Amino acid sequence: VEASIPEPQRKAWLAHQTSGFKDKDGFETEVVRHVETTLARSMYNCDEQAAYSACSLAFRDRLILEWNRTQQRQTFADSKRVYYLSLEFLMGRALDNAMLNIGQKDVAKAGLAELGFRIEDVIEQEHDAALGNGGLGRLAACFLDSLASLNYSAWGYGLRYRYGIFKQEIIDGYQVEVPDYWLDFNPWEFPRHDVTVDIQFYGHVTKRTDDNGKTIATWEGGEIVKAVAYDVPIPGYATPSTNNLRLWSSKAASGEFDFQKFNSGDYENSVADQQRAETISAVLYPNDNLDRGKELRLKQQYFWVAASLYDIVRRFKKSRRAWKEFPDQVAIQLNDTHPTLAVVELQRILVDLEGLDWEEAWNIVTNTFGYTNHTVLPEALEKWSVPLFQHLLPRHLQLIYDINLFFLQSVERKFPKDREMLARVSIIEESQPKMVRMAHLAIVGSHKVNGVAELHSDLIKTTIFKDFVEVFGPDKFTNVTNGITPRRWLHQANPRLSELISSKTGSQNFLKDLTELAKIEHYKDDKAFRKEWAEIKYANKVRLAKHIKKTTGVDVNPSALFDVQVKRIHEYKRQQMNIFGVIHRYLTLKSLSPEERKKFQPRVSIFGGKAAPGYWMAKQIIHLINAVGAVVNNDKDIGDLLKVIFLEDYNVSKAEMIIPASDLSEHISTAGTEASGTSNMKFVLNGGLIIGTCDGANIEITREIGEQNIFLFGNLAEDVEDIRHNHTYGSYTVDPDLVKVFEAIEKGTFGEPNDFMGMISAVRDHGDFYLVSDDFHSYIETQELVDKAYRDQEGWITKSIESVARMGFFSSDRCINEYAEGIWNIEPLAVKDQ
Ligand code: Z2T
Repeated sequence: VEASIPEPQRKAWLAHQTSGFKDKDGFETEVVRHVETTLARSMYNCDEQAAYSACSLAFRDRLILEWNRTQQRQTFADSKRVYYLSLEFLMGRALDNAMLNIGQKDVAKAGLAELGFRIEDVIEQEHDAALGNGGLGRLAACFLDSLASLNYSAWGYGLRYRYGIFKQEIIDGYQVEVPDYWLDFNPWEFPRHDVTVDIQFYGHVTKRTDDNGKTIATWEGGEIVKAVAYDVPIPGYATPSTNNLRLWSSKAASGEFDFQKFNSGDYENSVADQQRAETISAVLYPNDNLDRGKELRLKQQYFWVAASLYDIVRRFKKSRRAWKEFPDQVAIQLNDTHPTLAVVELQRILVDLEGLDWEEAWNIVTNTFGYTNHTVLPEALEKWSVPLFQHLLPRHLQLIYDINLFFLQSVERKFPKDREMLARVSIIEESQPKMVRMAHLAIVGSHKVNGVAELHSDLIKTTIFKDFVEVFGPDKFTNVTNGITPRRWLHQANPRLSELISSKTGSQNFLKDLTELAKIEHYKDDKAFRKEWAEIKYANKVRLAKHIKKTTGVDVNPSALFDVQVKRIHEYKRQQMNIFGVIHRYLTLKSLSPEERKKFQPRVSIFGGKAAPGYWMAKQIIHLINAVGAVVNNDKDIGDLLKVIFLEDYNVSKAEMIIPASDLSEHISTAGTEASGTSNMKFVLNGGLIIGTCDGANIEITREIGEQNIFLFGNLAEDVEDIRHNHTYGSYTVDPDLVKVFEAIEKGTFGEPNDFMGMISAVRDHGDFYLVSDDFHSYIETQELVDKAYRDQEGWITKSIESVARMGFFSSDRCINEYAEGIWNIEPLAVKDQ
């Protein structure tokens, strides 16, 4: 393993080799020690769960040494740090990743084998850390991996939810949510009971004038909740750098109980107070691309932001620098608007607590923050009601009004007498009740605003943030196309493909510089290489087929075309179009003679993804997929020609198994609605082809891999608005093939038709907002092209190899380097300096 780690990283790493295991015996000694002491068990009753725990503890010990050294190195260097503030970190499992990033999975495999365990079974024991909903949270996790791997001084800040995203069970075809209590045993976190911050809520503001005539505001009263830090080490790949993810947990301020109440006999209320405090970090809100405006969510946001800023400011103050140097030492990235209160909180710290002038403070604030927007969907843009703000954070509301006043004055100077413009850009929406527009606050409080793919970044400049481009000029708005970490999404998820690639590129350096993938294109006509390529895909499909059999009882043929759509269930992502397409295919097959059917390309349509618990339409889509599966999978006429599978509880660790097994994946959002998408990149990196719309990062993927290697269809983003307008005001007919699909559903082919009428009438009666009917024909036609292309297996393999070879751009390393240079103004820290 060591020999495969690229120079010069290997040298730097070896120089710090206090941390690795010497050999498998050294590893085994540590595992046995942890079983016998930390876990207090004997090796004679060490099951797989105990082996997982001990193995994790052994690796954790190694990580923590490097974690300490990295923190020391960063402190001595005293250079700029970046702080990534995200309400979600969708980390998945840690053990496999730690073993691979440290470069000692082989040692562990050999050691565990001697102790009587298969490493795959041990890895499977780990519960996913699922502190996120979907793309946004997983992006944050990929960024942490890249920041550590590239030796940036970087911290993540988030919330330590007691319950992550719910576990999904499918019962009688319906989604049922089960709480995800994941903290029973988590060896990857370190409680820092000495790192706590008191966080204030509610109360009131008093103002007085000091001797110089300056107004001093004081926020008093209310209640205090304690934030306790939990640290999670983030190992870089093939580097000793181990960064920190700090997650805050809430606790009652006055210890476990309110002893006054306790002693006066009010035991129940003292417990209730404690529980109320702990509620703040209790549960992740399970909405993807939807804002529900709940008070507890605002409390979570302030709790986390205030604790993180206190921590950041405390660290800055240790360097005894002047405040004006703050932005030279600190860059803070806002992952969507969720942490936007940080803008106001830093201004409050500087003005109210540190006594800086407004102007000077505001300069520091705006030079510190960058804001990443992840969506244009209006229902996802955060707004908080002014009365709620007034109640929970009275001083912050005042500061927001002041920030808005100065901002609107500057707009007025640039656009005199344009009252409409002022109303449009104001941070306060003049509705009933008034609302604080968090995106506006984030733009005004940051020096850079970025979208996450080219089309998306263009769209925000021409639609939702158009006025701000006029106010601030175009240079404030930029694009950083998303990326994924090739360590988890190639090396870890698809070890055989990673191995094959390294055998052709000559080393594993492509995992550090993904553009080296280009080298494999020289082998695209090499017979042995192509054979191995196809065998790996087949083996991955066999593994998934086994999982399908085990979890659903359905037999699928691994030689069929595996067609996968796994992502959160959302109308804009159009799983409904996919399942309507599947029904169309079923009806077509039924109408053919047995002879004609034989010419058909067998397919397995695989779905997976969670619906937000309150999202009725998304749940209906899940129900229809399962209902169609129940009919199709048991139809003797159909056999292996078509199977429909819904995989329960899609999450990061399942993605690691599903993605390498796909032939075709679907990224079919209505053009202009998916900001980027990141699973599209993961599928292509694993040799799968894509059927997709001209949306998000699909466009840049096409540019990189070539139009001949992707199946694009559907209307373009630029035409969507007109089409919608025509739905409402013009003539409008549903696509004839789709009409037949609806008729089949309404006849009861898939059970009670009323269960699915919401989906049908959204298209037929309610304006088809997501253009399902408009795109249906070209979707079906393109699926036929896919069938044809797949029957030419040699051609398909060529497309697959070419695509992978050209995916270098989509590494999150490239993405992080763009943020570092264009937004954070920060350089990697040399590791040899220690
Ligand atoms: C989310 O996962 C995304 C956007 C959001 O906007 C919220 C959530 Cl929870 C508020 C996704 C986008 O839908 C997806 O296109 C993008 O690839 C991903 O963020 C990362 O940028």
